[in-house]
Amino acid sequence: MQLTFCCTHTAAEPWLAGLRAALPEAEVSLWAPGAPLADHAIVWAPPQAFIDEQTRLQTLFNIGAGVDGLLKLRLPPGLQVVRLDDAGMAVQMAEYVCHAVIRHFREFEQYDAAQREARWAFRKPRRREDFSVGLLGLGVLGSRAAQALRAFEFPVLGWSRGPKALDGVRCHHGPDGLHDFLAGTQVLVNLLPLTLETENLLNRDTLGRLRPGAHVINVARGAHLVDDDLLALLDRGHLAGATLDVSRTEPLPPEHPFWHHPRVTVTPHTAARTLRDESIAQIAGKLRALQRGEPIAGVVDPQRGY
Ligand code: NDP
Ligand code: OXD
Repeated sequence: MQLTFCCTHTAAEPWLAGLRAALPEAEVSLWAPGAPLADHAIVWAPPQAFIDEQTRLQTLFNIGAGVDGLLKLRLPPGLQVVRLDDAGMAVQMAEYVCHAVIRHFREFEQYDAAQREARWAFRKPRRREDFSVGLLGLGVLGSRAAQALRAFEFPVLGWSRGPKALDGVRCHHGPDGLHDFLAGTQVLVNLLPLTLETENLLNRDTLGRLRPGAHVINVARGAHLVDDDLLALLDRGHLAGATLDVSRTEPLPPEHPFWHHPRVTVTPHTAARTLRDESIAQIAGKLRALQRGEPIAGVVDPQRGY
């Protein structure tokens, strides 16, 4: 079995060493233009030239959960795309989401401000039952975040494409379920894949339907959010704050108003990082399953876009 590695913005050597150790039966090499043809590839943001040259590939293993970038390339029909499912990302995402929700709920920003003024100032406890958290996307990451939020006894709502049943979560689905979901949400967490259907979904209309004083946490993709609509709703007071891990252009340009907005928190696309050892173990397990002719998880449906 020939494996090729083509991941931009990634130090290749530790991945190559890990893949060789996990799959001693495979020949693993770093792709360069003109390289021999491989059977399977491990990729992140490969150039179109890689796809055009590697005409024997059966599978592209994406070393991330989101495949929106990969699906923008011209891929030959029949080339299977497999994403990471969890591989250590779900618990990181649950940490990030719970931290952001609890920071708003317990008003830690106000305590930080009080400390800067040496002020010993209590804030009135908020009612947990009023602080409902709505998760857009109840997949691998969304369902793990829902479970973690339930452990803190927040009311949790979720929205997915098809119907779902998750313990303790008020589940909505499809376009018809969106308005009720939004109307019941105090903190909106976006964990949708970026597809034709979900692009620009967080806009003036949808965000305007959230409860007054709502917070928005975007941990999925920047192109889900219409930046100017978020800013207008923050400045009008309908939204109380936003935590943004992703942006339309990454890195977020220095002149972007999100950097200095008093009610926006920006982090550098770090909510759930790809973990090398866990990812290699998952990819090796899937390659072996494919060789045995067994089904694997995380196969992307190009029609749905995730
Ligand atoms: P999954 O594919 O497991 O879950 C996607 C969820 O979104 C599913 O519940 C799906 O519904 C729902 N969904 C998709 N399209 C629609 C739609 N049109 N309407 C309603 N619901 C929809 O993905 P993951 O949970 O693994 O990852 C989610 C995203 O998180 C990734 O695509 C990526 O963009 C982002 N991400 C961000 C990271 C970061 O560090 N900021 C790190 C990793 C991922 P259904 O269940 O019915 O199919
Ligand atoms: C991913 C990401 O999709 O890092 O895995 O955003």
